[in-house]
Amino acid sequence: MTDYFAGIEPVRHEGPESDSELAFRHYDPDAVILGKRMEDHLRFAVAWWHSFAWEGGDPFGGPTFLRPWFGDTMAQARAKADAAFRLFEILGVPFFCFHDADVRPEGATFAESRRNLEEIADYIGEKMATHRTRLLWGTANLFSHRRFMAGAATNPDPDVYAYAAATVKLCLEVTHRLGGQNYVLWGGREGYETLLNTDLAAERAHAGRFLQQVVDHAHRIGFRGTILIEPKPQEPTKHQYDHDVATVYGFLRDFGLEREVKVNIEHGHAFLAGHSFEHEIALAAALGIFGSIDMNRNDWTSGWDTDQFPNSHADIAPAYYEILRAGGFTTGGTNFDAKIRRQSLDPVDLVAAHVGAMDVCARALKAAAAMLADGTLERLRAERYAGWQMAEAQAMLAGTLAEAAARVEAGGVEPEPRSGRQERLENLVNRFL
Ligand code: XUL
Ligand code: CO
Repeated sequence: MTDYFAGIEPVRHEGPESDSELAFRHYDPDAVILGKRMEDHLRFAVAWWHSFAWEGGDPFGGPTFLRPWFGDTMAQARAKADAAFRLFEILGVPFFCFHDADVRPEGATFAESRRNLEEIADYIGEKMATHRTRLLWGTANLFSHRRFMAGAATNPDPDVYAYAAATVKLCLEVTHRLGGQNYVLWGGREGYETLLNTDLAAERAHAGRFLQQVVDHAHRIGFRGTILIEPKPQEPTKHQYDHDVATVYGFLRDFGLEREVKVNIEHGHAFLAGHSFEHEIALAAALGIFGSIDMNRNDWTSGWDTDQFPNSHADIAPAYYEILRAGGFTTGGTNFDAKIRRQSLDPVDLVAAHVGAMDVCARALKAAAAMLADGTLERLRAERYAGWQMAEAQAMLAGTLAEAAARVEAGGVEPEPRSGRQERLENLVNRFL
């Protein structure tokens, strides 16, 4: 097959003044920020499903993209992998992510699907040997095929639970073989459409047991990466069990997995759950379960998960601020779970989407790092809570409600409200953007 990205040179950092269409203005992988290379802070990953498998359909029309690798032969799967690694080279990204269904044709039987996946995994492994791009995470698509329409681990039919087990076992093993640094479970169909036909308690229990079995298998095969749950409140099912970070934490605690499993937080999913992206990251960090992020944005006027590439550094700087405060990524990274629009037909559109998004993230990271280095926000926050440094305040936490009340009952404690200075803090943040 001819080179799909023929004529497109590797993208370079040219600085903010560059006028070339395909240049990084802010993303400079080797630039050191807060003691770490920018590439190592951001840990960008290309998502195989949106960039190579998505065909451009919408509810009103079929495919608009006519990629030469579309089809269900193994030769086409290899051509798709060739194109993927060409894009990785052009972008200089350190990572990629995939589902089984993105990289191999579905077989007529499980055995055939497994053979296809193992064969393409070998091919991807060979490509990795001559490229620098590594696997950030692998995952199983337990939501597209009709067998999963009523759920995977939460399906009323135990045979589907078994099929999901076989699929995740295989994908985890393939991820391990390819040196994946994480394994993600997103429960797109782990939810329900109507309570009228749903045994909610049984489904939740099965989902918990399934996750315990996945973690146990990861240990058995020596997988040292991080297992991640990706929260989302709805879409495709009406009500999904992994609603948001707080819900997932409660679920993990319930099944004794809060030290085994972390979260992969997606920008658009946070908004669907009625939260900001930075809220979800800050909460996960506070609970000790922050893992990785899926970077995209929704169309704010549609209220749906449109998975667009990010294009505003101001929107995401607070998220990187929380990531830096949490100490940065360890095994996680920034995965572009984002797709180009269905009219963006040209190979260069796919490149430009990633270049723009990488630059927006880099600019957000720079702003976040500058805010942290400046220290004013952290100092003002610490001052706001300074009263808790006093011995009597700490004693109050250790004692009873009556002991806490006693200081007030004895007289002399009359709280003085103080400004939260939100607008002044927002003005301060704007100086760094
Ligand atoms: C769907 C979504 C998935 C997961 C991986 O909304 O985000 O692509 O990231 O299954
Ligand atoms: Co995602």
